Amino acid sequence: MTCERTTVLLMAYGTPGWRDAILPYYTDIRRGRPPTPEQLADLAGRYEAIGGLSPLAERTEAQRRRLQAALDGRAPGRFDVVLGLKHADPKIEAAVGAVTTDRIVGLVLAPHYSAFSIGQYHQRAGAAAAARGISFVGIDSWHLEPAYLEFLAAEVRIRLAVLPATTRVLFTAHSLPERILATGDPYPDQLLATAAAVAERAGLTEPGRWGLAWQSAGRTPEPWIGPDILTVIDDLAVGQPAVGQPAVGQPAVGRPAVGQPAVGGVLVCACGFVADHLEVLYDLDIEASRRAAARGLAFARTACVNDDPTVFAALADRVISVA
Ligand code: FEC
Repeated sequence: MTCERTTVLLMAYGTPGWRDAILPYYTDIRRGRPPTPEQLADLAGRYEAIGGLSPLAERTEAQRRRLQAALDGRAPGRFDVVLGLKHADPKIEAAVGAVTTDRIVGLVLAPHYSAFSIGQYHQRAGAAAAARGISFVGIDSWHLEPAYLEFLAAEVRIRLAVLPATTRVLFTAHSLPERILATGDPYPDQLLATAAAVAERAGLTEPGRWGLAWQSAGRTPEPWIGPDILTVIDDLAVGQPAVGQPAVGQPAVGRPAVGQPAVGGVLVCACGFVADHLEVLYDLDIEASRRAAARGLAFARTACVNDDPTVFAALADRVISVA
């Protein structure tokens, strides 16, 4: 093993740091096209509803500190963990521009690979590193990392204990444009794999006890992967199966048995996200929870990983294994 120092580029989505930063942030997400005043007001209203701004910036920094500490404990002085963000400062390219080592390990704070998600982070980081003659290796996904699965399974068990016995568990991730399905993108299959592994660890053996749903679809005219969480909640309330179509050609999962009792509640496990932020605090805790209440269903959500020490110890081991 070499003792050469390595930079760990920890990448995350980013969030506006203050209210006036919402416009440039939204414009960046839209690849330089400014939002309409209505779109901007809608987004500002969602931030307002969760307290003004998102806690994502502080959560991401706490995750960076946790990873640094775990790496320092395993290999003192060998790793520098720096943040590179997709849509806010420090941007991925600026972070790579400040690197003083000749190699970078890239880790994205999202467990499931899609060319639209982790693929974009790695493409940007790899190109910036190549331009400076720095070697770059990215960790493509960590959706079956045992510590992450166990964290979620424990959360599922704890929350289910105080929900009606007929509660359905819905595993969710950020939706993406449907056109990724035609390219064989692994994202839906990886979500299904995470959900099945967590369900097994949590003992959800009863048919129909869990399913997949998608959330936070972008406000664009093209179709996004579904079913959306709100539609699934509506369907469950009228006795339809708690089932998302995991991927083209995949069998449906979690179909309820004939004669199964009516659904009394919904537990959302947002396994596609690893921190508290707008898509969790608004789309789930406000929007989905209101929809469930309006349909007479109990509602709860599992906690996000945030800076859980056990998960970050496992991620530190992953980093070391490729460094
Ligand atoms: O807390 C915060 O302030 C930030 C919350 C946030 C996270 C997040 C994660 C992901 N996104 C992904 C894909 C897309 C695609 C589009 C898109 C649009 C938005 C908008 C906001 C937003 N996203 Fe996001 N995303 C977060 C926030 N996202 C705000 C714009 C308004 C809206 O539609 O709600 C569509 C872009 C386009 O218009 O072309 C695609 C994916 C993730 C999960 C992986 C990751 O974290 O990178 C995938 C957190």
